Amino acid sequence: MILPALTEATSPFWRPIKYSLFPPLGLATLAGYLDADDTVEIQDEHVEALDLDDTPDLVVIQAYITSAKRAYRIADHYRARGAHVALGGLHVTSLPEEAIAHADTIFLGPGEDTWPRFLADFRRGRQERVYRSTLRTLANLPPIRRDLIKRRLYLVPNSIVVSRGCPHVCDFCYKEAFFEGGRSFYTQAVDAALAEIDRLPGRHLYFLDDHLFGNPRFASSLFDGMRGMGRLWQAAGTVNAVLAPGLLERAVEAGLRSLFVGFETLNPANLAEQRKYQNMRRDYAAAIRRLHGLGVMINGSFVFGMDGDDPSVFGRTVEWAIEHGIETATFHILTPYPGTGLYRRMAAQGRLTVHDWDRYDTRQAVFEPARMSAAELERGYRDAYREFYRWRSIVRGAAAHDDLLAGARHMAYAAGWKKVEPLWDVVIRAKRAGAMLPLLEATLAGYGRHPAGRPAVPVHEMSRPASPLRPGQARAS
Ligand code: B12
Ligand code: SF4
Repeated sequence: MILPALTEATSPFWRPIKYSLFPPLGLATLAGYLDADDTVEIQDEHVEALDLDDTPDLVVIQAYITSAKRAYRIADHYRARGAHVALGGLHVTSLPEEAIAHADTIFLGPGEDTWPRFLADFRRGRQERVYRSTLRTLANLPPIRRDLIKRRLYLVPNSIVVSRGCPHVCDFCYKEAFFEGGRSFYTQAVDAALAEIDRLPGRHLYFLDDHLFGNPRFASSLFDGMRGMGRLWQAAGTVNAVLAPGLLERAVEAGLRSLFVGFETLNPANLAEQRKYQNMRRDYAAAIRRLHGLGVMINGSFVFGMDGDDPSVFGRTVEWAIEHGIETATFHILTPYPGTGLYRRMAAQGRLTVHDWDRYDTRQAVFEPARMSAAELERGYRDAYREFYRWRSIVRGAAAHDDLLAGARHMAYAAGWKKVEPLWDVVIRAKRAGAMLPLLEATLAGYGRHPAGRPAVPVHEMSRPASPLRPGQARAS
């Protein structure tokens, strides 16, 4: 079972830490369906050189958009050696006609229903060319084969997903295309999720769910069940979930210490264009105060290049993020993945300029932006990262907290990600990323205690309607 990587992730010159964060959870999930006497190995090219000289009966390859070309080369190689090649994952689902030229069997959508069906067919020599997922459930999942994961190679070996998909429908997101033909948001049973959490060693967890808070009933039972487990965890959620009364407090009591939040844009017109309705008329500043008030660090996600963006967007967004004390930011260039509404719109308008999937990595402009040039968009994106992670900005961001300890942790966390990259490079080459986990845990550990005397954001602030933005005014919708 192979997770191929972007060339960049395998560079002999530089190994960015982001590629050594998470193990291949999708493949380990699929491996759970194999028989006890099947011999299986997972190889993740992000963290190890692939051994392509073996002669397996079956090769399973997972393809994301940026690894698709590499995936096809590996697939062709194994087919030439006589192995049966099964290709699946997000990119295969978006472009099955492209993928099938390189595979014996392709899989569209999540694998929990199709993969066991294929395995039974394959054992009888009766496998089909295409398996399309329609039955969406996480009931009776076999245990994930975490024994196949080389834990020491990852900073975050305990990644976990307890749901699939998301209840929202943002235009640029992969999810509507991937889950076509069935439910696009569903969760595990709470007890099964808690049992999976219990099986994970150590303290730290990272929930990779698109929207862990997407089903409030599920989420609150999960958080209640996790209370007292002594876990420290990180996850992703939306602004409106943060603002919902009660749920966030439960999450913090259960160990939430840092949240990836999709702010995406400060411009309400962009939100409407991208159908990101759940962010509209939400007070971003109140969401931030609420998270910080509960001691939760924020990784803010921002997308540049939507049609409402002109060249002033970069400076305004970075300034806003710093002023609000956001600890870390992830910036992206808007990227139309095939199969999404955004891709269809861009294609219909004749605005797609790049068709090489390797370049769809959210750092390059692959389309004609509306109010600036592609070069300006790429430059602005790079400047945004540089400006946000300057020492001066980190210090200003840290000073935005009204609590000294929170400011100090802001410094440690932001600097730890972006200011010691040569150190990460050494650690990754020494194959010791996992050894740094206690540092991450220590940084997260002091969070989540509600600072004495500071009230949580009052409920009346939570859905305050946004006033229209004045030009140049850095205020969220
Ligand atoms: C963790 C993660 C990463 C990790 C590591 C990936 C890993 N170890 O798996 C890191 C940080 C390296 C990463 C990097 C990037 N990522 Co990323 N990442 C994710 C994330 C958050 C979770 C993936 C995951 O574990 N899901 C849970 C498991 C259980 O699901 P799964 O992997 O999809 O596997 C299931 C199915 O896909 C299917 N399946 C998969 N393969 C196969 C094969 C067969 C044969 C079968 C039967 C079934 C099957 O069955 C599995 C079980 O249902 C996803 C978002 C998401 N929700 O998926 C984005 C996501 C995959 N990333 C994305 C992108 C764009 C990137 C980057 C290019 C840049 C960026 N800005 O993040 C880079 C470069 C990646 C590369 N090297 O090519 C996009 C992909 C879009 C696309 N159309 O391909 C996603 C969807 C994020 C998004 N919303 O846009 N990523
Ligand atoms: S909220 Fe996030 S995961 Fe859900 S559809 Fe929008 S971008 Fe995708």
